[in-house]
Amino acid sequence: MPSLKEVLAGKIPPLREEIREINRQHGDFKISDVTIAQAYGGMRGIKCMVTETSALDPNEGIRFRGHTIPELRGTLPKAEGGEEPLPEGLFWLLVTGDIPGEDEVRSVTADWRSREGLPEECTRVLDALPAEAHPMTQFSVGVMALQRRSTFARKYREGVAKTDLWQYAFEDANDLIANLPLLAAYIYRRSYHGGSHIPPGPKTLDWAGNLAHMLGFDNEEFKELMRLYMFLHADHEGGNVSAHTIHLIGSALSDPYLAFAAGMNGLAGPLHGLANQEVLRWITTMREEIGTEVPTKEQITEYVWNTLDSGRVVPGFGHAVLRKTDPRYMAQREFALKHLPDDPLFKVVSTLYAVVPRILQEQGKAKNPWPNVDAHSGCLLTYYGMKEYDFYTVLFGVSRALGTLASLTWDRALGLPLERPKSVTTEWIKSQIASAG
Ligand code: CMX
Repeated sequence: MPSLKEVLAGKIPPLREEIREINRQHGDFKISDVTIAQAYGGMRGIKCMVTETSALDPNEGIRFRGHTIPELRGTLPKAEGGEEPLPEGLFWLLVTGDIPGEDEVRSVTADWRSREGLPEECTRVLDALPAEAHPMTQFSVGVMALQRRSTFARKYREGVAKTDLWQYAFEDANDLIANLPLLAAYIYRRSYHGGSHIPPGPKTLDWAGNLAHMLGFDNEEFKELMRLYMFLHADHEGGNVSAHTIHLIGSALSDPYLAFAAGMNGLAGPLHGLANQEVLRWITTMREEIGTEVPTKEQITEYVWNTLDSGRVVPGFGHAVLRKTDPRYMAQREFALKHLPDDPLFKVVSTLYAVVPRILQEQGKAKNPWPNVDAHSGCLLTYYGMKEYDFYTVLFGVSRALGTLASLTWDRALGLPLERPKSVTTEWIKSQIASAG
């Protein structure tokens, strides 16, 4: 059976050739116009970069290499006795565009599990930080402390040909992905369990199952949740802050460790991945202020209006691209309906789903009133006993490595150049308006 790297190697030359031809024949073909509102407005909707691994349709949601979340939950291989897709299978799909078989998925598990091992310099750097340092700060620092391992950086220094750089990006991607669960678990156990660390499980245990094990949650349902969680958060096309940052930093031929750490600093923003912790913080405060575990629709409605009237956002709702309920939210809701239908926190999350969209519509500001992925994840983690919500974004980050590092490998395989858009000044914009009459 060919390895993932061999399959990938076979896919690169034809796509390189195809893109060369597209550029040669249609390089001047326009795919986007840019308005002044877009230049000031966070570049929304400008089609100006290429990401092969996934595409986000505003009204449908994410497709990973053309496949929807419900499709892949059916077709991707599962752990023995499990029902959720193994993230290893999604990685194979993102890298190659092909749905893998059981053997291929097991080969990725075996490869990643064989690469495990945090060097002492990494754990020493982490131990030098206060245990109260935000877990995302620790995560980013931890990735940077692994950077000395980068094969990409070493090969670049040795003068390897640009066309071969993808091989070392891929090597780093796999090394990093293999070790992120160890890093995440190390941070979790030192921050919240007094540094009582749990060694990796048996080598036959899958990547996400092993993450659950090292975090200290050894029950089968939590392992299934980790598989689902790692599958859902992996990729959301190229324009979101974390993916775009990783792509941008990589375009300077910074190695995958440098690029990924930078992307994680973007994921740590409250409008992006940190929203999952913000949702739990906001719900917890709401429950405390109202004085009940399961507030009524009326109480929640009033609380949401208070949040909006005080100039804050309702975390977990809205999206820069999506214009419907996030399918990643729906997948988590299905998981909750199956495993924790009577959980009080799930009831609150469900009531929020029933009331917040109407309120946001009535307020008339948010372009998308529907819940996103972050509105649901904390509720599931809390149910199984992971109540330290500051940690949640780290799990998002571990998952996001799958899509962004698959993409980064392709960036180097396709030889995508240094990214350098043109910025303009307001003076220049005014002069353009004036000269248009
Ligand atoms: N609550 C209150 N107001 C909201 C809102 C929300 N959930 N979502 C959007 N708005 C507001 C915006 O703040 C903006 O207000 P101003 O005009 O005063 O600046 C207005 O509605 C228009 O914003 P938009 O075009 O609909 O949304 P953006 O593309 O600018 O931002 C997002 C998208 C996700 C940052 C925004 O919806 C938001 O802040 N949501 C809450 C935070 C959140 O859940 N983020 C997680 C997103 C998923 C992820 O990346 O992990």
